[in-house]
Amino acid sequence: MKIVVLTGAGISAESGVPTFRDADGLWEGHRVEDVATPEAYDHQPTAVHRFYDARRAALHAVEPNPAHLALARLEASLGDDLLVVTQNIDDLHERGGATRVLHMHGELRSALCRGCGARIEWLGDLVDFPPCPRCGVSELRPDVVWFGEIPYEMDRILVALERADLFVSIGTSGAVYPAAGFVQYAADHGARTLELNLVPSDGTHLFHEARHGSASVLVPEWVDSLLG
Ligand code: BJW
Repeated sequence: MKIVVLTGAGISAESGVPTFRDADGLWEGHRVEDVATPEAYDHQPTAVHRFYDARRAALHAVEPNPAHLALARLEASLGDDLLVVTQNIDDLHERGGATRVLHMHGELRSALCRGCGARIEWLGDLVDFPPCPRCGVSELRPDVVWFGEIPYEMDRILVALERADLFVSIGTSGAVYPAAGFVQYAADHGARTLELNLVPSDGTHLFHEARHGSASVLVPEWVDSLLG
């Protein structure tokens, strides 16, 4: 059985990574749609760098939770038949042991050069505008996908959704496209669809089945039921 799992901020919430749209969300006081844009970066690059530098540094203080570990267990059993597509820019899937993970909204531990387009592993800060190690020009920005930009890996994701027997969405509000459209796309191509989320998402009615509760409980339960 081929499975595509889409994850969002809710899967990392119990590791201590804030979500976006919950009451104590990341952009509290600002609509994420207003600030997660290339225009916001152009106007206030230092503030944006400080924000992402702090989130990158905070990765050291968080650990994968039982939901990340359960998906890695599922991958160990299914191999290539499981693909995790994450909207998250943290590295908790990988640190939990998963290897087949596509980061459609980029990664905190990567910098993107606006000069030469290189994507470079980056563990330190960007606020001092360091030069790009490839081209030498000081144009490194966070390697994340803001509103109006095209998410990464769309071709591979769409092919996987077309082939999927099961599509599972975990910990995402369904407020942001194209990820919010994956459930309909997968269903149109014959997949069964399942939502695992704390509360009903914006698109919960689109799923064949929805289970509501915390990811650290629901995901291991679901994986256990699959693996017998
Ligand atoms: C738990 C839990 C627990 C909590 N257990 N659950 C009008 C209509 C339709 C589309 C558009 C439109 N106008 C513009 C658009 C397109 C736009 C868009 O979608 N806008 C919306 C506002 C409508 N999208 C784009 O611009 C995208 N690009 C694009 O469309 O390009 C065109 C194109 C596409 C494809 C092919 C070719 C061309 C880009 C979107 C980029 C989003 N970027 C961000 C920031 C990334 C960097 C960063 O992290 O700072 O990505 S915004 C932010 O939202 C981040 C997230 O990945 C994303 C989704 O958020 P997520 O993960 O769902 O988090 P929350 O907080 O919303 O939800 C958490 C959920 O977890 C909640 O439901 C909780 O209940 C739950 N939860 N604790 C289980 N313990």
